[in-house]
Amino acid sequence: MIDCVTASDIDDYNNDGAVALRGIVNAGDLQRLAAAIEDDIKNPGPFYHGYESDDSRFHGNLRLWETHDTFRDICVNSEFPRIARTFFDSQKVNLLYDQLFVKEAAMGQRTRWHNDQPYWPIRGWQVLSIWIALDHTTTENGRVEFVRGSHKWGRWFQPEVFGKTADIADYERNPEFEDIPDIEADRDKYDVISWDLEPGDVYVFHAMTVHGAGGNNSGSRRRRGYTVRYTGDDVVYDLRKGLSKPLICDDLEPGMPLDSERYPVVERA
Ligand SMILES: O=C(O)CCC(=O)C(=O)O
Repeated sequence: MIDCVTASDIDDYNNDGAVALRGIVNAGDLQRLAAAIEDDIKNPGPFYHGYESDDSRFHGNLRLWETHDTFRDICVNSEFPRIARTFFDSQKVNLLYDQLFVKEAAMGQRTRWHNDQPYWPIRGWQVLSIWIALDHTTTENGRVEFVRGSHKWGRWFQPEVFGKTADIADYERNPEFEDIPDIEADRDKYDVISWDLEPGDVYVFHAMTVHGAGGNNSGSRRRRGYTVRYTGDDVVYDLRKGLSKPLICDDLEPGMPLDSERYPVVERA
């Protein structure tokens, strides 16, 4: 067990599919992360995908840790791998990848409802994301929302683009996946949970949990979210239709453990 995760956090994560942890990232790391995010906005890494035509007011990028020392340090050397292992109760933790979601003030585009694992070339249950708030994050500026318990539905939803993006983000139709219902139009039917966050607080959520986020309707406050994804013992590489192309790794075959340069082991019991 690690100090910042309680038994009740683990119960909430297992039952609900998402939990908020407070004060996880210290002020120094937050400052370094904020600077790294500005670096990526000014000079985006290769997997940049602005979600609003050519405009970067919804700046998305992934696999940042591979080209930027600060992102690498946070993914590999922070408390995050130990936090992931605590939730998994696993022998090892692999880093899957990291991702950036910056919504500038008055950038009203929602992040569509989805679950993550259909986008990823893996199978297994021990898969989680840690979403770090860089700003005071509320409904007004687009906090992330989760459908309670949806990680246990066993439903794989067809990946779709979040908005207008570059070519890296087109997703082949997978006939085994279903279209996600219109949760936003029918919110009352779902048990939607979320929490306001302060900078340095995080959401921890399962890769099958259905989630989305509002647009940023604040006239003055940004909403910078940085997510790191980890896997545990039971996860292996997999290939199927509908995957996010930048996550496919030619060095691995379906069924192999992820351990590789691309998906390194970052923590062991
Ligand atoms: O920050 C957002 O708008 C979406 C975050 C998300 O979908 C994720 O981290 O998986």
